[in-house]
Amino acid sequence: RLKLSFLERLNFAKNPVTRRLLQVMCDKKTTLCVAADVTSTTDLLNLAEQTGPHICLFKTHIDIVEDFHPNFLKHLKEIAERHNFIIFEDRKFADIGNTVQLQYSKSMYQISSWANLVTAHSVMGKGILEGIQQSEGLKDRGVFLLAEASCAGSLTDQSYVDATLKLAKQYPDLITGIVCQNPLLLEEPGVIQLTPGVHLESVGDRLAQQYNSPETVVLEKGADVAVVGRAITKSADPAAEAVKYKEVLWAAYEKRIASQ
Ligand code: UP6
Repeated sequence: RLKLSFLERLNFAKNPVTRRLLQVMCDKKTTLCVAADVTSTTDLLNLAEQTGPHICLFKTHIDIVEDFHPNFLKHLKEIAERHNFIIFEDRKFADIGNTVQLQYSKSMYQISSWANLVTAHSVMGKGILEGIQQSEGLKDRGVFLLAEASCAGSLTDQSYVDATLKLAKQYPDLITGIVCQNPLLLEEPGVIQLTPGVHLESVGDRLAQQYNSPETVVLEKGADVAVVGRAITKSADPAAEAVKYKEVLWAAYEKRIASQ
């Protein structure tokens, strides 16, 4: 996986959203996913507009938004189309398949109707993936399965990671990638490694988050796409900060494929 360019890897991807993501990454020369952890629809739309040209994924936590209304999604989708990025709801599903199905496609959020990508925990096993796969909603959908967390004190151990990767391999049509902190699935060029916990200046926060630099996550930890939240959202100029991260991340990716 680490040796190949994103363009070369496109042919290995079985999931349609993965293929689209790899194409966006190549076209826009960006592996940046912004974690849009802001709590108003205005701030979300402003952030999407500002960072949109520089990102491949716009990652939301829709349940932190205080003034959510379905109309807002129309605006977000319009910005996503104009700037060519994919909307990704970091819901971290973790229940039995039937409940996940309801959480994914019902409620006021109706995630399955607007987010092409979601995250899920592997802890409950295959039911979660079946639940997502069999729900109503967008035809093209992909899942990032969580194998490891960025925060200190996480309970995932090697056997959990191994079992998560095994589960992911059983759903090649649905799985877009793995959320992790180490180079995993090295033999799977069609799977994307998504790595959160990325910051150029900070080593962590007061709630156990741990950060690595963009170079470290790409060159040492195997990240394809890097998730950057507060480093961008809390900056005075999110667009300029997004450009900075995009460029450092892309240079690290080019160095990685050149060095193999
Ligand atoms: N996230 C992590 N670590 C994980 C999984 N997900 O930080 O292991 C998510 C958080 C947040 C973002 O839910 O949205 O990535 C990181 O934000 P930050 O860059 O502001 O710390």
